[in-house]
Amino acid sequence: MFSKLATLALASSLCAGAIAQRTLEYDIPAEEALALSQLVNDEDDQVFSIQKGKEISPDYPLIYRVALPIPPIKQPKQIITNPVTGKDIWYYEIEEKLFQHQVFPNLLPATLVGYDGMTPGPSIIVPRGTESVVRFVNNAQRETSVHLHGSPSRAPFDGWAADTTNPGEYKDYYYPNFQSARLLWYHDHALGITAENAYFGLAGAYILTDPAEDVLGLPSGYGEFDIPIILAAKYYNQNGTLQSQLQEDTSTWGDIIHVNGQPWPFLDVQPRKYRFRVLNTGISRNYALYFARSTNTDGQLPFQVIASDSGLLDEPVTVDTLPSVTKSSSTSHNSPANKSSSATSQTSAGSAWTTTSRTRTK
Ligand SMILES: [Cu+2]
Repeated sequence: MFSKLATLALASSLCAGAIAQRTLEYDIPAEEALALSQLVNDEDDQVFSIQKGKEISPDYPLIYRVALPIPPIKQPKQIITNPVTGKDIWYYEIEEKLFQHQVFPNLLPATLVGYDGMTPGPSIIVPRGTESVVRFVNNAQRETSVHLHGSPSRAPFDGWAADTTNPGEYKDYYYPNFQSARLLWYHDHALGITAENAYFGLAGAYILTDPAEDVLGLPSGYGEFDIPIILAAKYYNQNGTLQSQLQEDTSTWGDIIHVNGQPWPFLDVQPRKYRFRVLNTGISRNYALYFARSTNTDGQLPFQVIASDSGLLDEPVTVDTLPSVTKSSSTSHNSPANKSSSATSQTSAGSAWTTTSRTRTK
């Protein structure tokens, strides 16, 4: 384990990147640091997936030392009226481009590809009934195609795999947004390189809001009490750059687990209810997510699942892990895993999301 001073010095030299990051500026209580350092990897009785993948990335030195970044909300550039439906259309422009991200503080920055040069991309938040057009400008190096996952988009705007946009081109995607409130996500879907493009960073949250949900009094305020938890698992080379998976032909489990682009971040919480919107953007890895007190990581705290990809459930379901299933074997996918869920939890100061997929100890 590092000395605290060395760790803080490293943390404060982290590149902020396109997504604002806040580094830890106070001491973790000793018993909390001890408990976190003793998290056991992939305990058999908690393992959802029997597949773990290889461990090849460099050790990540800042586990629970960097604050959870929150992807910024994308603002529409213009609002116009649809002459056919009479509804407002929020018009956005998003640029797909390469960017450098200092993932490992002591190694080379990784060159990633992101919507607006960040990963996850900016969050699009649209009220139900307001239509949208998003111009995706490809200023990256490979073909792209954008799929809004979970949206009943019309065929020309569904991002089918062969409908690629070349570097230097753009495409305008129209979305109807008539579904009830839910978390959708936009990700790359280009023929043959969907996994690679999404893995390099082309994924972002798309949230539909609905007055019918607003009246329920759920924890609200994007990034405040309504927190996106966007997961991604990746492999890095020994020099800190992202390892391409183009030659991979079975699965990419990844051994560095990112939340909102940051490996193993922390989130300060108040003792109140929170809503967490969980989205797995990874290629193969799945998770058994749970809450534990940071001073006692053996115990799992109950929380309520209130929604899925299809919007609000009929009623909240109290569970102690997500997904709430017993151990089973998993299948591998060569496209981004399509799971999103929404959960609320009564947090006590210092309680934390934990995954059994953590593969590194300090
Ligand atoms: Cu998808």
